[in-house]
Amino acid sequence: MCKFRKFTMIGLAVAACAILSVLDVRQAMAHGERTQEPYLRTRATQWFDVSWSKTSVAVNEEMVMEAKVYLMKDWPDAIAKPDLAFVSLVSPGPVFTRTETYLNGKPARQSFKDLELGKVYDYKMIIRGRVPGRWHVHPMLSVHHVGPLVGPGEWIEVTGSADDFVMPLETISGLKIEDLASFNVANVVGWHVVWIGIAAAWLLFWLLRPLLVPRWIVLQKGREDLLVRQIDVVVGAALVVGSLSLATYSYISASNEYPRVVPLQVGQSTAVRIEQPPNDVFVDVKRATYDVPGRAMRITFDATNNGQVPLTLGEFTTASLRFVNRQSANALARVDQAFPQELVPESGLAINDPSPLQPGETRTYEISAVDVVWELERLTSFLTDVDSRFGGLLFFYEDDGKRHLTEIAGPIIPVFTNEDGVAQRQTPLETALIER
Ligand SMILES: [Cu+2]
Repeated sequence: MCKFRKFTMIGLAVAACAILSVLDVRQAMAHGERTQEPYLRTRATQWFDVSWSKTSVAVNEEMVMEAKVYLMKDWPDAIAKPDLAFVSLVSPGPVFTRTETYLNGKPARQSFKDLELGKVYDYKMIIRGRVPGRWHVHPMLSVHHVGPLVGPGEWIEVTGSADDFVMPLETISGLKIEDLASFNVANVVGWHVVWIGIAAAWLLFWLLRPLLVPRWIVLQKGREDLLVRQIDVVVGAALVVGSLSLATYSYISASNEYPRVVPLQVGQSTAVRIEQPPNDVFVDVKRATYDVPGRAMRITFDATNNGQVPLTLGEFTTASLRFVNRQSANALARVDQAFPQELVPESGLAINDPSPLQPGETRTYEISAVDVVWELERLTSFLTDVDSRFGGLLFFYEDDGKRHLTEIAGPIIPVFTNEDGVAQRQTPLETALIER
């Protein structure tokens, strides 16, 4: 009976593996970025202008990933402020090696301190293909006490053979290293073997002698003099002198071979200020709802144009999703064809009055971002947060394409039915946009 059950279990496991092997499991091979709490993705950082210079690289070939990241002023209370942050990337393990990293044009080998909320930072990373495969790669800012804050991801194909990967380097003393990954490994292993050998011999020397109980009996009989023999003293002294001499010798020989050594750097950098994008728009949120059956975020806000030129609302972005006003040529021009299309919903952004906001004008905007992507990206669990708030960026455009960047944030309430108690779907305007 028991044997039968075991075979049944094995049969089920084999069947499950067979089914999984024929299913398309690409989505599952991303990084679980969708499992990250929505408030981290919608309210901490907003990534935009993200680009990957290539989507296919050979092993050892370089590519560039660039992005801009805005730190929200409405930073969630539940997480630490970005007092210390590290610029990095997300990939499934070390399938790339990074060669250069910059934050605001400054080398970002170390962590940065005192990042300011409400500011845009320039991100740039040069990476080299290392392990062949198809990998989802994101820009990332790692914030102390918060964790990774991830930008949009793109599938990058690494081609070639992992055996061909090399990491050449020239040290400041002029030493040319062919491959850092294998440099002096024999030396490291050799020294470990020597020290482990000495420790094992010392242990064995004592273990081969009568152990605990016989020694305890000897102690009870008052014959401590039998416990330590002449040879023990000699071997012990030899070990002390030998270890110290070996340590001194290894230190002196290493210093002679590598006279200039730079210790691992732990200092922190400060990001240089870069020119911030203009913002002539003042935004005051009146009401925001998330229509659960209709999968629509609707925001009502007053916007005032404090500038000198008319401005057109072109895009609402949050959690790397881009809801673009498809009537604005300037906004569409900013959507690179190479950008992951699953993050740019076809339905775009519905706006009650998309005409330009004139200088000095204050208008009540009603915008809706309607798409199943809210569910796909698992962004609706913000409805169960203890502080149900939304956040994002609005891009307004001047006629010549100059972009104004405005943060928008506020409380949001879930809506399950319309005022008549009927499950609300799209408004006529939204339906028209989706069907277009
Ligand atoms: Cu991913």
